[in-house]
Amino acid sequence: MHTGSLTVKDKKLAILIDPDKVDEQSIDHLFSASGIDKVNYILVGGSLLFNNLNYTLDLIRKQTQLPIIIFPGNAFQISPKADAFMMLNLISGRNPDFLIGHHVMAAPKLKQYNIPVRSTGYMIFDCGKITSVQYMSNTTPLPDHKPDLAVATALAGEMIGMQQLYLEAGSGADHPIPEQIIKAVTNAVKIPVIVGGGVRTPEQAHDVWSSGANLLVVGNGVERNPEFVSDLVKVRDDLLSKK
Ligand code: 1GP
Repeated sequence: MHTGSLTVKDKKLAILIDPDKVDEQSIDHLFSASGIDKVNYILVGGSLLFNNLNYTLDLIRKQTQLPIIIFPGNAFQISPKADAFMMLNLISGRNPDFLIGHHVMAAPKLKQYNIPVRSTGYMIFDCGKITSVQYMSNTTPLPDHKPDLAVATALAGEMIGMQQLYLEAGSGADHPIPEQIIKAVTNAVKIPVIVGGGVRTPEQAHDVWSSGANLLVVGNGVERNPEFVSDLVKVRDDLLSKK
């Protein structure tokens, strides 16, 4: 099981774990939170990664059988201990390193480890403040109030052959991706759309899913308060039961 199973009919939930921000104790705490077994995926990755990725993957695997997907900040974040790898193509930017450079470095290792790879058109938005991913990628984000630009970028990603899109507000963003952007993009493309960044309340999660997102990614909100997982699971399941 990996992101290959994500479809345009889904409303799924992923929790993002940044190896630089966790230790054994915080991972224990997270996986004892109510509802954590009902999450769909665990994403692992970060903008810097000083800590050992394999060590964090081992700690997570001890706690759960949920699919673990690497959400890489760069070409060094690869491990055979994960179930899948998101090959991020930063299509909102014009930095060739994040369009093909890191990919060339990563590809032989991914092939060697035989990890399922999902090509992902990664679109960073300016959602109120400069985030780590904006800074580290050295790219200009898309404006969060211009759906036409978001749609044009998303369509280009789909036409180039991306299997899915990720609309990124950035970890710790002031606010999540606006509903009008999610609606415009999900109406325009036929591939699954992932949305993440800045979701801290059940209402925000509700708005992201009901605007059409197929997978919501939450990092900070759960890292600060693992009990938030059960709220997110409830919002997702309420929406699914209404379908
Ligand atoms: C970042 O979209 C993710 O890549 C999650 O962001 O930490 O703000 O939830 P948050």
